[in-house]
Formats: sequence, structure tokens, C-alpha cells
Amino acid sequence: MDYQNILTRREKGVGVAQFNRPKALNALNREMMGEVIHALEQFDADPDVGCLIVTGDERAFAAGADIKEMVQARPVDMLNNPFIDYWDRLLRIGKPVVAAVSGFALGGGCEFAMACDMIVASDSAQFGQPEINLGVMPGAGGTQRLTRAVGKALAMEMVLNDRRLSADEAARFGLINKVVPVETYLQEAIDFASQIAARAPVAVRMAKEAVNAAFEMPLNAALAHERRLFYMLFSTGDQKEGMQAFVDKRRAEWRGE
Ligand code: DAK
Repeated sequence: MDYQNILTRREKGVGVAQFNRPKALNALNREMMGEVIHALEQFDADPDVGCLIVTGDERAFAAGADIKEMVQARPVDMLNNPFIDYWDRLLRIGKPVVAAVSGFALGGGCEFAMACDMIVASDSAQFGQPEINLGVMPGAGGTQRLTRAVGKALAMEMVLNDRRLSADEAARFGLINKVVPVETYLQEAIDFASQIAARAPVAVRMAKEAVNAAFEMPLNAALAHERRLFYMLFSTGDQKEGMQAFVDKRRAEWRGE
């Protein structure tokens, strides 16, 4: 597919998809969302890629869904909009997805980052759900993922009163994994992702699924699910290799099977 709104590249076993509508602060329009999800699905199927990154540019990860596309929308237009289906497809990506965030991560941009598995942010990043200023509210997970990450008190302030979080605050409140200098944030995110990409691929995938189950299942069911995934990993060559390598005091060589 020939992308018009994103850039892609592969580095150190990491597939990078970059929003590329800088003049609109990477506002998430239909085309760009379609392209980024397509690119992530391609990377997910690529055996040479072990971890994925979504990023924007220094000034903006994404300043939200494209407001200009929504001004005249009726409920039925929003319902028929493929926008939310793209979110569901993002959640079906098997490999870990890291959001490398710099600048504005607002509205749908913040929701997109939160739908990823981990967030590495530059020290200039700003997280917020300003939909209230437009007479609406978050509609792609902002009231739910944010609340689970930062707690009710702060989530209420952010959603009801456009309270923004700096990168340091976001780290302190558990929304993101780490804060790095803006000059090197993408490279640091790639290094972060490449460490995960070098690990046993099937175990990484199952582990991601199990951690995410903590947000979606009751504890008993999630524990049972975790145990089944754990048992299943004993059918992989990587489990034999990993444990034998430990016994032999050598480095394991993962084959992803
Ligand atoms: N949409 C469209 N264009 C945007 C945009 C956005 N969200 N954000 C910025 N831009 C455009 C501006 O219109 C401007 O374009 P021109 O006027 O030059 O053509 C350009 O980017 C530069 O922006 P500014 O001139 O405003 O730059 P400043 O540095 O002064 O301000 C800002 C930066 C990020 C503070 C400001 O641009 C801003 O407040 N932007 C809007 C932030 C926002 O309200 N985001 C939430 C959007 S609503 C759905 C579920 C969820 C959603 C949608 C559907 N479904 C279930 C179907 C999500 C909705 C949202 O995200």
C-alpha cells in the first residue's frame, strides 16, 4: 500500500509507523487512521519485526481526531464512521505496540497512545482530553483507560475540566513508562522496543495478552487464562531452549516457535 499520511520504517527488529500530517498537528483523519492500522497489521505479520512503535513528530503525537471532519456529523455518521473499528483492530495486534509521544497527545491522540501497550514520552509531551471544550466528551476509551491508569480523581479533572498532564506528571501517575529528552525520544523508544523485540516472541505475545486481560476480565477468569497461556508456552521450542540455556549457562537463541 502506498501511504499518503504516514511514514514507515524498520530498525533493530522494530516496525515504526509515524503519523505525517504535521500541518494539522497529526489530527487523526480517516485516511491516516486507516493507513496506520494497515501498517501495524503488516508489521504484526512480519517475522523480522518483534515490537511496533507508533509515533508522531516533535510538536505533536496527535492533537485529536480531525475536528474538521466531525463538525457537521450526525450520530449516525459517527456510528458508520470506520474510526472506532480502527481502534478495535489496534487492540487485535498481537505484538507489543509502544507509543513514542512528543508534544500534544490530546483527545483521540491521547486515547490512541493509551490503547497502545506502553508509552515512552519526550519531556515536552502533554496529555489531555479536551473534548469538553468542543461540547462533547471522550469517545474512544478516554473515560475508561485514563481512569484505570490515573484514578478517578485526576481522570475527572482531566475529562471535565481539561486538566493536562506534563510528561513528568504522566510518569508519576502511572500513565506512561518513561520520560526521555525530546532530542532523542524516538531513538530511545526504538531502543526500548528493540529490547522487547529481541525476546522470545511467543512468550512476549502471550504475556502481552495476559497483562491486557487484567483490564478486561474478572480476576478469577484472568488468573485461569494466565495459567492456560503459561501451560501453552511449554509446547514451544523457546521454552525448552530458554530453560536449557539457563542450565548450560549460555545465552538462549529464540526461534519464535
Ligand atoms: N483537528 C483538526 N485540525 C486540528 C486539530 C484537530 N484535532 N488540532 C489542530 N489542528 C490544526 C489547526 O486547525 C491548525 O490548522 P490551520 O488552521 O493552520 O489550517 C493547525 O492544526 C495548527 O493548530 P493551531 O494553530 O491551533 O496550533 P496551536 O499551537 O495554536 O494550538 C493545540 C495547538 C493542540 C492546543 C490546538 O490546535 C488545539 O486545541 N487543537 C484541538 C485539540 C482538541 O480539541 N482535540 C480533541 C479533538 S476531538 C470517535 C471517538 C473519539 C473521537 C472521535 C470519534 N468515535 C467513537 C467515532 C475523538 C475526538 C477528538 O479527539
